[in-house]
Amino acid sequence: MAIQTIPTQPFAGQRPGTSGLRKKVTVFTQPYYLENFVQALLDVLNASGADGQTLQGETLVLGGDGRFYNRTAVQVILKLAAANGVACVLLGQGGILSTPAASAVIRHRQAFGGIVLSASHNPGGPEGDFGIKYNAGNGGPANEALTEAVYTRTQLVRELRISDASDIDIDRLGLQQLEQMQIEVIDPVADYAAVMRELFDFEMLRGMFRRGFSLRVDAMNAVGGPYARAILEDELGAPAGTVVNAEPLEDFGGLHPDPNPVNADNLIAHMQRPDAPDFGAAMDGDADRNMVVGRNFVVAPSDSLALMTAYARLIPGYQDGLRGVARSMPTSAAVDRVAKAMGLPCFETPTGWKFFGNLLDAGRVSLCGEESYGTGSSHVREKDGLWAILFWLSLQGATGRSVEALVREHWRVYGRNYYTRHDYEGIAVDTANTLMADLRAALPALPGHCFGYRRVVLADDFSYADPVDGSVSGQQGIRLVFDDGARVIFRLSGTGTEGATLRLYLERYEADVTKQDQPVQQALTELAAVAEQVAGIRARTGMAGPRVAT
Ligand code: VG1
Ligand code: CO
Repeated sequence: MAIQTIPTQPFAGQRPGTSGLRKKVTVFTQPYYLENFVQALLDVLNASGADGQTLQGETLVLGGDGRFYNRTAVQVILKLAAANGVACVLLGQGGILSTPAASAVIRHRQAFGGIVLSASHNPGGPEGDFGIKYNAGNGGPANEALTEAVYTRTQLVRELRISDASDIDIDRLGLQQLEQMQIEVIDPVADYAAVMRELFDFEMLRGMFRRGFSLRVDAMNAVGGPYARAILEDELGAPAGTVVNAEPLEDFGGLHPDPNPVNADNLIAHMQRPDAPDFGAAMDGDADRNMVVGRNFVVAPSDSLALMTAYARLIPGYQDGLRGVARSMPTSAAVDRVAKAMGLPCFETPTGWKFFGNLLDAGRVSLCGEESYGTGSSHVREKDGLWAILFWLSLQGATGRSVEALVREHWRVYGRNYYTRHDYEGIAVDTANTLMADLRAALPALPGHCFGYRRVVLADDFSYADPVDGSVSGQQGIRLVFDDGARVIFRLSGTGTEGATLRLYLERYEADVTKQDQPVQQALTELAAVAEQVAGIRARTGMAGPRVAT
């Protein structure tokens, strides 16, 4: 066994998007594609920054969502890490770590950082997607400066340093050696479960299940399964079978592990049956997203964040109150109303969890959320699906109210923010870019312009100045804000792997309780028409409508 130096050539296009580098498996499996990216990452981590820190003597965390190529990639990364000065790798058993669990392990073990193998909510399997992301020592996604440095390095990488040792046994718990590097194969659930025990009243939750509270969690054949089983069934006493699709499969059993009413239609159907359980929830590929469903009632993620904020004090981990809250720009302003009523600071960040990191680290916010079925808190530095499920379970236990009753009461008090996201997938990249460029060019003329009874009060391309480190991120989404608070937002996805995906976000506020029960799409038809008028999506793409409306 020896360390080899192997010549390589840069690949174009290894720029991480909203959350890591995501490509088709067929792209990732090209010779040296993964190796190049990881070598570039290790080079950047080894190039002494301002603090002079390198990987020498340090520990990295490694694991993934178990999708196709996960196990192969783990072996490759271990051999690269061993050849690039890493002292120790904490590896989830079988190469498994959910995204929030990886964050918990990095923090708990005070690791230098971690590599998470996941394309999250993207489909898996040999024809599906693979992904890799790096999380820093705070447990959170690498910031833009670091991801950009890695991208730059991928364009220069000419040499791989890699061990030629044979594969290690990634299923055997305990210590193993690879070159100078120690590998500790760890239980993927333990550190994460310990964090959950600190935040929630497990005794109360046990009592709920003892009294017959029923729950259905759809893990969508993804990595959330083992976590949900261990915590909900084994530890909290929920009946066996509470967690369905609980075995992580390399192709997610053909499911699209994106927990929304379209892709998790089986759960939705289940929650509409006469014998539906009290509470339903689903998670995505890497278990950082969540969808919350009551009997015959789906909770909008933006509402979920608002409710969590309003009720946080009922949860032991947040009983002293919140420091503040943050939402991504396209997420509805429902949480803003709660924050205002509670006197809490409320931040608006670009899309992607990496923008919450500084606010959390600086202690300026305690809860964060995105419209894309993601909520989380300061307990880790990622969004967290099972945490959200435990949170909502606790709210039902503490108030004795159903999911639907909780949300309706919330609307009555704060008003309802009707909200939808329309995804136009697989658009030609040029068409999408031209659409956005034309919108950008049209922005200066829009303020003051009226669409029906609504007048545009703000039309811009969202730019975020991080209040902690001052870094500025521009072109984060085009938004039209109207005098009644309604919003129309356009953004291009940064996680897709085929063509471009245009996301259209629509929102309007309804204070009148008698008007809070309209079907969402119907309540937002006027705004959808405004979007079409301004952007000409249908005319430009030839699509009759969005592929997915959530
Ligand atoms: C999407 C969501 C964004 C989320 C990101 C990663 O990004 O809109 O809110 O943070 O996915 O989620 P985009 O650029 O495609 O809109 V996950 O669970 O796929 O890591
Ligand atoms: Co995810």
